[in-house]
Amino acid sequence: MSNGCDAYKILCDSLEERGINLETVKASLREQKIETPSWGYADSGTRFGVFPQPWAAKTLEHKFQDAGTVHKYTGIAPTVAIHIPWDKCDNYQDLKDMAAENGVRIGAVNPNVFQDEQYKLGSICHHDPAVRAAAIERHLECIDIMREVDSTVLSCWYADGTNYPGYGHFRRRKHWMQESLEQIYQALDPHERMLVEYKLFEPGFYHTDLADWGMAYTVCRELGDRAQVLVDLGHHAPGVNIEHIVAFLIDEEKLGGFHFNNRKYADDDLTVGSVNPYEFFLIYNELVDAEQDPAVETDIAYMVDQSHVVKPKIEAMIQTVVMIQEIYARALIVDRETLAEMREAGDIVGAEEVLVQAYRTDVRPLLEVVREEMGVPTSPLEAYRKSGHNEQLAQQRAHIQVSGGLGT
Ligand code: AFD
Ligand code: MN
Ligand code: MN
Repeated sequence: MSNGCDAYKILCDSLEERGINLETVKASLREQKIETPSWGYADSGTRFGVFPQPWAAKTLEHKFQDAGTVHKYTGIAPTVAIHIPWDKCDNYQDLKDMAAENGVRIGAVNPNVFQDEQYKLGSICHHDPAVRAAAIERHLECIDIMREVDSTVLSCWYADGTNYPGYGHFRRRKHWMQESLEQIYQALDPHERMLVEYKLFEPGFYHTDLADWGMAYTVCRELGDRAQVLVDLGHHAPGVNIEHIVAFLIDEEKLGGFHFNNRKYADDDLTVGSVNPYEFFLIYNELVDAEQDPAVETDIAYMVDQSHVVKPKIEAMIQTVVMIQEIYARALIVDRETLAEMREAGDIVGAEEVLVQAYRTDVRPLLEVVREEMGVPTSPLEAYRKSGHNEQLAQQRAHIQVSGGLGT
């Protein structure tokens, strides 16, 4: 037996001892779906500069080609979030077809109301009703696009905030925000929903109008059932217990989705699980707990939000998708029966050890078997890095001028 088979056999035996149903775990892993962002494939940078990558996507088609490559190597990244106007085009039916030709579908549509000059002092919270109206119009344009590309998710993040005390009236801005979002929400069809993303700071360095989960939750509760909170893992103050926020929002039926990334000090977009993998596992532990609870209904958009500055774009996305897959696998093998017994018994260390045991389990042999069954490389990142695809793209794209939107 090869080493891999030995490791898989040992893993299966240990899962069986814990009463974990292997086939159920494998089925969940096969059904996992992660959405990657179009902006994660194009060049991007920080306010200190952009370092162009020769293989980066320069056109809309490149973005879908690269998203298709990530899905080809992982098998679990079938949809791509788009960002308007970065991904604006003349014919959205063509865009939908372009995605399909590359083996993917369009997922969430993100209205960008943070880069135009008119939004310098805000968009949906702006003191000038004409600017608020323009921002609302951008959302209505995105809702029209959703219908053309068969998307049901309007994914909204607002840079609205202020940089100094004084010029923003917090309570008036809050009312303008709610009124603006209400107009957008009313434009949604019954099968469509809007996700409202919060962020502690940046670009507003004094205050952000949607700064935390509580503000986003309150706004969404006012709007209605089809407005839910989007949790971007990079958008919290240091030490915030994100897994608790996730559980609370699930229980309120207000967890709409995620933007997966990680932060050390602030946003933005470190590779998810790269700074604090155990936190990411504890978040997924709550998600799997809810997934396995017959009393809980969830409709969660599992989306990546990254646009790495120095990591090669496609490699970075495959690395992220594989990290999410691996953490999900570990959360799936938590022995929930024993965990419940330990909780009942008030056995603090015992309960914690159940989680630690799952977290410490090397699930790679299981993932390799699942990937083999799915017909994708057993080690997607290693396969991609050996493929020479980056170098081919660099040659193909060297002479092409950038067209369409850049990443963030
Ligand atoms: C930036 C923002 C936010 C948003 C993303 C895409 O911080 O996370 O979701 O851009 O618009 O990362
Ligand atoms: Mn985000
Ligand atoms: Mn962000």
